Amino acid sequence: MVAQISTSVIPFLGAEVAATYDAASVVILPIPYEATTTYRRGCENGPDALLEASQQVEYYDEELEQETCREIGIYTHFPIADTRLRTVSAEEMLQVTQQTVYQLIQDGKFVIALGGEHSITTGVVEAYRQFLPTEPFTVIQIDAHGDLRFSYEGSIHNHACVMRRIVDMGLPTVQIGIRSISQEEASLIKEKHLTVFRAREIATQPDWMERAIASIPTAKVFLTVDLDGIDPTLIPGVGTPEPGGLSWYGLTTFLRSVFETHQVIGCDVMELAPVVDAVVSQFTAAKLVYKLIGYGHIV
Ligand SMILES: [Mn+2]
Repeated sequence: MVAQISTSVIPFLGAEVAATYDAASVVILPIPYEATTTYRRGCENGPDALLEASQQVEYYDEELEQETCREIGIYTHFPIADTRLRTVSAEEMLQVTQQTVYQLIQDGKFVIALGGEHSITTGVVEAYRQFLPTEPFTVIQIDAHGDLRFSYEGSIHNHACVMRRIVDMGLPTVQIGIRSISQEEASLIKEKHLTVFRAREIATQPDWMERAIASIPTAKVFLTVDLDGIDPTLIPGVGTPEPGGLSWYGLTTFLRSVFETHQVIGCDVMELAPVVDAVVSQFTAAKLVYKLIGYGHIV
């Protein structure tokens, strides 16, 4: 059912190195869903732009000294919950996301979901909870925003509420790069003693990374990357840009360290909203996805 040839999607890195579903250990899952974005629209075009840009990513990773894509199989799934084709309710998106990701985990695949808006992460994380009902895991969020509002603009599935849904699931969280929160979120962080590494602290305190790694309370982690966590001078193509984000080397060094010290069970890369005629956002996002694959498969 999941294992079908995708015809309408460019495979990650291009057809030359695309694996079959059965041979793949990594599955890229495009989820071009957009319904509640509040500022710049366009994240439903994020997965396609990232996949197209990925064809320009060099196979050889100069940091890891390997052609990761020839060491492990990467399969690109067909898009799900595609709001470019029709209206998709939040409930339907969450259900199809959870079911698809669950099937992929059951088939032994390492999943990297591509958004689409950040609310999708609730469905992805639910699939891991369903698969690991007794094993706690930490959700590490790279983001400019707390995303801890109970509801926003009338919806509990607004992209500004995704981490609140995860906190309410009872999962531990570590939030990295935060620089925009409401009064409600600031109060919740204090009340629940949530672990937050603010962007200002990251920029000024060199030991932040060590402290952040030490703060992860479980062996297993799920990584959710909202691309607006990165500085918008590097990735202007996001829906809600905020000045003062993570640098490329700050982010990738941290992510590599997470992979080296913890078991990463899955990832998502969310909120890419391409800027017309400027490819840097999607290329950087594609390179980040390749890093996430490489850090998990250092030969
Ligand atoms: Mn954000």
